[in-house]
Amino acid sequence: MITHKKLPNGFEYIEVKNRAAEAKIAMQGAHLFHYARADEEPLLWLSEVSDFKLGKAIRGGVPLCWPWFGFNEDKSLPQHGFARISMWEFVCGKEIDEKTSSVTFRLSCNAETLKMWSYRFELKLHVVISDKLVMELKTTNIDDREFKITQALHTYFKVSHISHVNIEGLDKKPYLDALTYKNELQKGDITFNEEVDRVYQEVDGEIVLRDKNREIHIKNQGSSSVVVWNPWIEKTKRMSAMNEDAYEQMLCIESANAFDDVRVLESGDSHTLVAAVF
Ligand code: TA6
Repeated sequence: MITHKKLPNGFEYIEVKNRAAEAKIAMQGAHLFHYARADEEPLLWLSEVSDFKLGKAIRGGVPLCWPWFGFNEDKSLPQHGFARISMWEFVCGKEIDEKTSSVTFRLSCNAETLKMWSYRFELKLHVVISDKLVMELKTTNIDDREFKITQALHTYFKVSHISHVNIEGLDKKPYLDALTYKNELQKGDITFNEEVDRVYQEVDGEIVLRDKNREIHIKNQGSSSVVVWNPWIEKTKRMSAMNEDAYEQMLCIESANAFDDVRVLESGDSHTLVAAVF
């Protein structure tokens, strides 16, 4: 079933339910904020104190960072771009079979976006919901000049406890440490005992998030960069819409085009960033 719903404060979202899984995607930001397989714990983390307010990104789920990842040189512009705080259009929903549904959202350039980024574009998010979650973010340049984008499917995963998890698949990959701005090389699996904010480069294979009682696989396409982030104790205190101990239950593994992995789109070109989670 695909239903258009509203929270008591009027915040709108699309709810998808089928025999294999359920998901909720907000009209603001085409922000997927819930995904769970039937009879399983949610895969995605959502802050207990997240605001569902217009103009503010939801804390958790999958914020869409676009058309830039991180800060803009112009500090008056929003961190991680405007897509996650813009109102999207719901294009269509399909029930493919009993266990598979898909939904498509669109963001087109408009007077507001042109003030922040002067290019004409069309952005589409296509999500397939089954026992696997597949997200495809397609950018089309409908301007008459080239543009450059950085972006991310900034996925927050729910974990049993941050000290129980490790990430496989990034061994020997170079990364930019966003805390020190130094280039480093990953040795072995990633474990967590302090703040981590890294942009891994040259990523091609599958990534596995291993937790106490489950493992989550992430396979990206149209991307060679992956951001791994946990704010740890002190940064969490400074973050909006997060409880002080929230860093223990979450971890971001972001399917990205970031740092050196900038994508240049000529007039008429498209680029699709895909993340499959299973
Ligand atoms: O992807 C990691 C990161 O860029 C961190 O540096 C971090 O602070 C963050 O994303 C969350 O950003 P936000 O703007 O959602 O508070």
